[in-house]
Amino acid sequence: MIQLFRKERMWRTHDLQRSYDVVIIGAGVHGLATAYYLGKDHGITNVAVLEKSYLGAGNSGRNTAIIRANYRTPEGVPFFARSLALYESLSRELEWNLLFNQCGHLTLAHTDSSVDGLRVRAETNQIMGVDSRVIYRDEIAKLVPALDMSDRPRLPVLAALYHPPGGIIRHDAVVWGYARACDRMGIEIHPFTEATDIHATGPASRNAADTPPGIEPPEGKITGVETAKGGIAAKTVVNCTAGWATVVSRMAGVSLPIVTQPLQACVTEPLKPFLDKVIVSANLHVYVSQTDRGDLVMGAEVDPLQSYSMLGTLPTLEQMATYTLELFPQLHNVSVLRQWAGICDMTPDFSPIIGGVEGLEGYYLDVGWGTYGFKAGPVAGKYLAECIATGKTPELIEPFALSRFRNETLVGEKAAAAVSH
Ligand code: PYC
Repeated sequence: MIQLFRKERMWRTHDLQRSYDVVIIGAGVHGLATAYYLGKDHGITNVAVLEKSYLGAGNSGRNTAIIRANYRTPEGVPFFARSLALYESLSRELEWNLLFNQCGHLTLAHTDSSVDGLRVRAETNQIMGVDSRVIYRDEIAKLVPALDMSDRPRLPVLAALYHPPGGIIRHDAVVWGYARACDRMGIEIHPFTEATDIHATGPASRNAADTPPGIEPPEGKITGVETAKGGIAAKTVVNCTAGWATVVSRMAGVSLPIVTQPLQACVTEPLKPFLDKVIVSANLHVYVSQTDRGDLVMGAEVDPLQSYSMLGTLPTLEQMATYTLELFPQLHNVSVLRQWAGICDMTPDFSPIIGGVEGLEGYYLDVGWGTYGFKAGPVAGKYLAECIATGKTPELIEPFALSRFRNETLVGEKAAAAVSH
């Protein structure tokens, strides 16, 4: 007989224990993926994932659900390619349909210099085994018949980087799938449990990124976390808090080279299916896709000011609408239903910070995700879990260490979307 009502909860509630092996702060895709791979790959399940709100309340529930691997740096391309590969098998692995639609992803160029940028990306992608190539107007018109390919727009489309395996996924389902799998392994998830302090031995404040090369940062060890529901002893604490990364890291005395900027998006009323590719414009800084329900999801570039606001603003709505209408003028009568913002933890080089922190044993970072965090949840979680479990930093995440800011080995990722470079 078909079971119409699920009897089990996807994850259970627990009283907070007084100690765990690992405490993860932030129950978005990064925190939950880290917990999942700690359990699955390394048998570490005495883990608590703390979340100050509901699961996925941060950027995991606020992004535009785009998955792609067509980055530009030799460090970024293999990293995001591994994430895409993990996403491809994730529904099967979690036994939970994530509705991953690999419909293909086009980055449009409207100027000669942008076309040159796409050529560099295509070459880097191809050398590193990522399916991506530059295509021109005839092929774009065939792939996306709804796109205005005339000379009417102020900046007509000249070329595109076509990335067939890119696409969109159901972002809430990713969060719920990881959470359910964590729960099944006995990992505890604690929503509405805010971390209010992180305890460590050693100096109360350390500027780990700014300590000059050759000088050892001051030593200390993590001892636990304070929460609104009481204290927890833990030798390992992981910061997966996206826009709140600097606030939480300061609790451990570690300052980070990160600023927080909102990134806005909106969704329209449902329309008949007319767009089966993800469309990103490198010059107009807008990205558009159509969901399975028919709504159009559109996003902007990051807000120009630092803030923790998660509200939409009229100028950004106008910007998203204007640029979308440059691409699809036939949408001029379509209504926008909702607008929101996520808060992005931006690093100066548009690459994340993953791994341990020199001088503070037991403190791990999975932050600096800017506008590209959701697509990297699986890979960041898997390799950070390996780093925590083995004490060794896997090669794939080595370039993204916090120490790159003091060693001057930045990873300038110019293919990060939603960022003006
Ligand atoms: O990295 O593809 C991306 C992206 C789209 C919107 C924000 N980031």
